[in-house]
Amino acid sequence: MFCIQCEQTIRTPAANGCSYSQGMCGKLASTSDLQDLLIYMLQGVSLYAARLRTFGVIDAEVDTFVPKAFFSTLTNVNFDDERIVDYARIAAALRDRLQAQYQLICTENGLVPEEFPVAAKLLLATTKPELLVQAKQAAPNRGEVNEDILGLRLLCLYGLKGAAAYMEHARVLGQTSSEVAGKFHEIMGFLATDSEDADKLFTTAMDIGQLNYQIMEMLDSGETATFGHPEPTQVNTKPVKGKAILVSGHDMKDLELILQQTEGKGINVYTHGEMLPALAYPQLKKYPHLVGNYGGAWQNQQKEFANFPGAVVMTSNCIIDPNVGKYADRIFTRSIVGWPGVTHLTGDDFTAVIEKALALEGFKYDEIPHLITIGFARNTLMNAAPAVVENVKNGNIRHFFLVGGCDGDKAERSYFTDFAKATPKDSLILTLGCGKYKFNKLDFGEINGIPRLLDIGQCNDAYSAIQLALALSEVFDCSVNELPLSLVLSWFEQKAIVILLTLLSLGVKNIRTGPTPPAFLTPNLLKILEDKFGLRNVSTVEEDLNSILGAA
Ligand code: FSO
Ligand code: SF4
Repeated sequence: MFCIQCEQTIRTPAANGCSYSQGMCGKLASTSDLQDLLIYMLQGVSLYAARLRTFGVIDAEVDTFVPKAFFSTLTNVNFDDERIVDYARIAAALRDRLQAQYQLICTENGLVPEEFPVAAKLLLATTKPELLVQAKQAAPNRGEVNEDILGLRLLCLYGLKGAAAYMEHARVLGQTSSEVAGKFHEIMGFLATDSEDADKLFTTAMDIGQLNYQIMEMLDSGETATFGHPEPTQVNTKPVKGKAILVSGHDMKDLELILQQTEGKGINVYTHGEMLPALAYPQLKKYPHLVGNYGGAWQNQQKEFANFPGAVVMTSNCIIDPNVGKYADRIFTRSIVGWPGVTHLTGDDFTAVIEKALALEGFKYDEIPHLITIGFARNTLMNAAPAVVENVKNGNIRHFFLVGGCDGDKAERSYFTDFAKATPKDSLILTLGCGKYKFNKLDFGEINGIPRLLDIGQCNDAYSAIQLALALSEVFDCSVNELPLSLVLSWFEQKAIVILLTLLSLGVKNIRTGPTPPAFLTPNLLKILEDKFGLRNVSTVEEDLNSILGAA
């Protein structure tokens, strides 16, 4: 096993990365190795898909399957070996289909078929022990490789994983693009070549960032076209008496299906984790039985789900071991999510979830409501822009901070709470992702009617933040880097990596990230990113605020 893709990876003097029998996330060595093999097979599919595109051949099933199956290998998504093997077998069948088409085209056109990397030819073994032996050649640190090159390869691989996840989120909402799929296959295939060309790998990382910008735009279109533009909304974060279903993850389409199917059944529906922003979308908040948000960020789920007296649906990342809190019999997984022994639902029918919720006790009484305000995505921010600009011009708003990203277990993550608390009263705090749970129940006050804490939405709503920054830079006739805007990002998994690549590829400088730098980036690579983009790790709150505001 070798996995180093997330922030909580094992870092000891003896080992960089999770490389023993189990990762910090609970992923077993077998699952990790099978995921490596799956990725290798997907790269083989992409090699053919990219080549066939040059002959005008596009396979929509392949364009859907590859990013979706790749998504299953993100941190905290799928821990079920059988499902991973199933994906690998589908990949093999699709690869064979494309290979046959490619060979036919070559024969018809008198061309000599190209020699592809091993990933395009591997014949999957039959049994699990054999597959695990095969997986060795697919390990992300395969071969004798210089550690800087390996770091760049992993930056690309993990960044592309994040982009794949957003492609799948966009696709669910009807947003696909053949151009994006083509570029995705090209990069995925390139990563199978085990390139040692540092410049090419670096350029590829930037290309992934650019590609993801397009994907986030598609996702934004899908979400707003389906559910309307988020609007400022007060959300109750305390339980309401009655039967209950909790919906976690990012997939708002699933939430909508659940809301439709629970109408009139006496069940209250709550959002959890990254689903919180759903409560601000007109087409979702219109359901009176969508009563609020329950709990906080993903890492607290073993306690929170254990205490939730209803059914839980995990629509995407982040899932962790449901056996610890003994709720494995009332949690359901969807799409790419998986945990062995947990009921996995396919299709659009949530009867099993509804029956489970009705059989459970539900909340016995109402708790005193605690309201928070959310819903400051692109449209609302743009509408507020003139007032914001006015306040900047009058000196009432001195600075903007984007304090967002993922949450996690580490004690050092209290930095982000302390940072938000320490921002001066004449500054606005924009936030997104699940990292906001560190401080979204605090009262930050307002500046002339503008709330100081503006919750933009999910991590992918970084797109909205970028749009606001671009709009402000136009009004103030300066570059985004010259705005009184500082980005302080908490990262955890590969969606955050790709968002960082997007920001860097757009030329955004001086971003601070934390709590620790990615373990796959070597000191040399971190130095290059610092020199080129001013990217640095967070220091102390005091030091960072002094340096930001001193420079402002
Ligand atoms: Fe969090 Fe998990 Fe958005 Fe991530 S729930 S950590 S970046 O998967 O999705 O912020
Ligand atoms: Fe380790 Fe993170 Fe990989 Fe899990 S996802 S095995 S914690 S690096």
